[in-house]
This record gives sequence, structure tokens and C-alpha cells, in this order.
Amino acid sequence: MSRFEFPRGRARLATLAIGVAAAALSLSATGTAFAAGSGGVTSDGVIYVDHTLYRTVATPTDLSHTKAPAQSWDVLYNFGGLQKSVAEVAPGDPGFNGGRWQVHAVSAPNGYAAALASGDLDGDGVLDAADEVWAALSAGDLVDNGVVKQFVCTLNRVP
Ligand SMILES: [Ca+2]
Repeated sequence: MSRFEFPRGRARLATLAIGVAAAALSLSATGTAFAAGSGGVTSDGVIYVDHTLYRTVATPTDLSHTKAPAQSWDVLYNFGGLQKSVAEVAPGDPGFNGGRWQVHAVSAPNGYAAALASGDLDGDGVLDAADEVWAALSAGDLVDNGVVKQFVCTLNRVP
């Protein structure tokens, strides 16, 4: 038995602790990104789908910890306060998954004006449809930072 065994064991424990702390940090960052006021889904949340405003209905049910396959979700792009969120589909659209949303956080590395310049296809001053988001993403003026939340929530068209 070597006298170095104990220090090596401690080093391994420290590495594990750092990993756990990093995971906790990343979880809390996710929660903050989705908090009210960040352009996410709140009780008075309003979301663009295909140039139309929709309102979230009822309290979103957090399903972040389920292991549902990716194809059973519809993508919702959260702009972290830059503008209202944009969803791929609305109730009644082909492929609508019943309001099962997978939230992707997007950011504008070159500034929001650059994202608008490459994505605002109809020139109304906002990215208000999935094809506009995709245009800005493919231009590199929006970056998809990945899934930050999954939940179930119905959308109603804003009258
Ligand atoms: Ca637009």
C-alpha cells in the first residue's frame, strides 16, 4: 500500500465535487434564462407562430426530466428578452404535438440588429416566424444554445 493512495483518493473526490458544482450551476443558469420577463412562457406569455401572436394557456407543466423522444416535441425559440419567443407550429398545424414544447435558447452573437437583418424576411421589425428564425440561424446571426426546458402548454390565438 503506497502512502500516496490517500491523496489520490482525495483528488478524485475533489474532481467529482467540481463536476457536481458545474452541473448545479448550469441548471440554475437554465432556470434564470427561462424566468418571467426573459421572453419565455409566462401566464401572460405571448408567442409568435407564423407571423401570428398566440397566448399560452394555463400553467405550463414542466417535463424537463422526462425522457420523451425528440420527435414528440415542437420547438420553441426563446430569445432571452431580445423579443418574444417563436414557435415552429401552432394548434391545428400538421405535425403539432399537442403543446409539448422543447424550448431552445437562442442568442444573437452579432447583435439583435444583425439577426433582424438576416432573418426578418417580411421586414416588420421582428423575427415572428420559424422560417425567419431559421434564416438568422443559418446566417450565423442567431445561435441555438440548445434545449433549456420541455413543458406542456396549450396556445390560443390572440384575438
Ligand atoms: Ca418578421
